[in-house]
Amino acid sequence: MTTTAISLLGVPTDIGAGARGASMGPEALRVAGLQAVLESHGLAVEDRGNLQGPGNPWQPPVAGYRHLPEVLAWNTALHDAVLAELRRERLPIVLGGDHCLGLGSISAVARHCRETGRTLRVLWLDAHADFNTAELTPSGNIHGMPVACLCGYGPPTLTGLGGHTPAITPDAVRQIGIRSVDPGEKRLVHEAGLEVFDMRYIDEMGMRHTLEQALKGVDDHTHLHVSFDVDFLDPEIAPGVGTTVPGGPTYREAQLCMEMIADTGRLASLDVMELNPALDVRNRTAMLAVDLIESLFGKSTLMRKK
Ligand code: B3U
Ligand code: MN
Ligand code: MN
Repeated sequence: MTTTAISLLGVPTDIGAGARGASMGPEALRVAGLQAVLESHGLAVEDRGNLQGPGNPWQPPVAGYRHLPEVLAWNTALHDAVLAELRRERLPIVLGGDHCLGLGSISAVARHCRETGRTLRVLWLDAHADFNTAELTPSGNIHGMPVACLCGYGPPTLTGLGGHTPAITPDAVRQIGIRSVDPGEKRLVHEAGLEVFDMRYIDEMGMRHTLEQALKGVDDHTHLHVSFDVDFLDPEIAPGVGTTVPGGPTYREAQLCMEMIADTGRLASLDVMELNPALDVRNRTAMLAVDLIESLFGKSTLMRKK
């Protein structure tokens, strides 16, 4: 691990989502014991509390975007907070909040990589490609657009958030678990050359081979960022998200995925997004997310020879 001091950053908003409730995600992860679980593995954790930003006015899209000014405000605050943690050599865990926040988080990570000469690898764990634009989106919801914005497809205010447009190039990204992509979005994914390990790939090749491929080339200079959309998981085990898509990874597959990421020792920042306590059952999805984050930080390696 490049950094072992962890900072939790709560971002209580559902500004980019199509359902209300992800704004309660940070608190649900705290209630599920995230900090204590990480501390039980000897990690030093500081909870920085919640960032602040505008409320959700619940308005229809304007020119293809819902709540663009508010999305910009939240992501600017998050960008600044993540960058500050990275500059102090701490590992930020962003507690979302909906996945539009991947924009602020990853644009800060990309900026930090540029400053420190590291190579960025983003693992985007999600049921969705989140590669829509104003022209392509069926909903106007910006949580369906962050990867496109990071790659330079989007409004200049968002694509330039981290001081450099594009923040990243598609070759930095590996998408895993994808099973819901809109028709126009699919064309843009191909055009951009995004590397996608969809559920068909995982079914045929298995999660082990998938992660081996997705982690290929990761070395001592890599900053590994995981953007974990909780709807990556099969809704049978993770009902507490706004946009469930059937046919996701099982508990065992998800555990293996997290364990193989942990084994690289390169995890340097993490997003936990789209957890929606309003749709959850007795905080079950939050507890599952904490369980998987525990594996991401090396739960299983404790039982192995170092
Ligand atoms: N692709 C759809 C649905 C969606 C994307 N991300 C989530 N849902 N969570 C859209 O609205 O862009
Ligand atoms: Mn997402
Ligand atoms: Mn999703």
